[in-house]
Amino acid sequence: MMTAPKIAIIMGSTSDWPTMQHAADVLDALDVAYDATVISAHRTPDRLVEFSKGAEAAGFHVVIAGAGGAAHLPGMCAAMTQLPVLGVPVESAALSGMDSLLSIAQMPGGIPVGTLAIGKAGAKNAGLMAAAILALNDPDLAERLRAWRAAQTDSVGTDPRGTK
Ligand code: RP5
Repeated sequence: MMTAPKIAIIMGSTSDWPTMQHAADVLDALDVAYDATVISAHRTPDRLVEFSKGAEAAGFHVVIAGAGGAAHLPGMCAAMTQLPVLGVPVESAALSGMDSLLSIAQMPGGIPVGTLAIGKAGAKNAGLMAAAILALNDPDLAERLRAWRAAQTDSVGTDPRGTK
């Protein structure tokens, strides 16, 4: 029987997907189900309210939220749910993602957003962190995560030319 996804990946625009798919890719590799949806804090505010207020009842345990520029999405989502929200600053054209990073990281005390790195690395790590949170209550997933990390370690050779 299919279980409902416990991880929601939301992003401000379809243009964020090339970044946010790195979160999805790592969850696929760990066999963790997720929903991926475009929700813009600016362009679709009602969709944001509906999702955020209903996320816990919908069965989600973690939200990964990616946005670029004036990146209100993770913070506004976190304001409306007590689920852990992991924010991914998407690299913007104008300011290379520094605007996104500061918008997401500088939350006033009281409403936390766990902010990751700008871009691909941040999205990948958000996926890994979301999986690690779920793994606290899922021993099989914890084992898959351990194996994923061990394989990563094994893939790192000692020769900088890459021959061994
Ligand atoms: C933000 O504005 C989105 O998260 C995206 O990173 C940025 C640009 O969006 P588009 O103009 O490409 O749709 O809301």
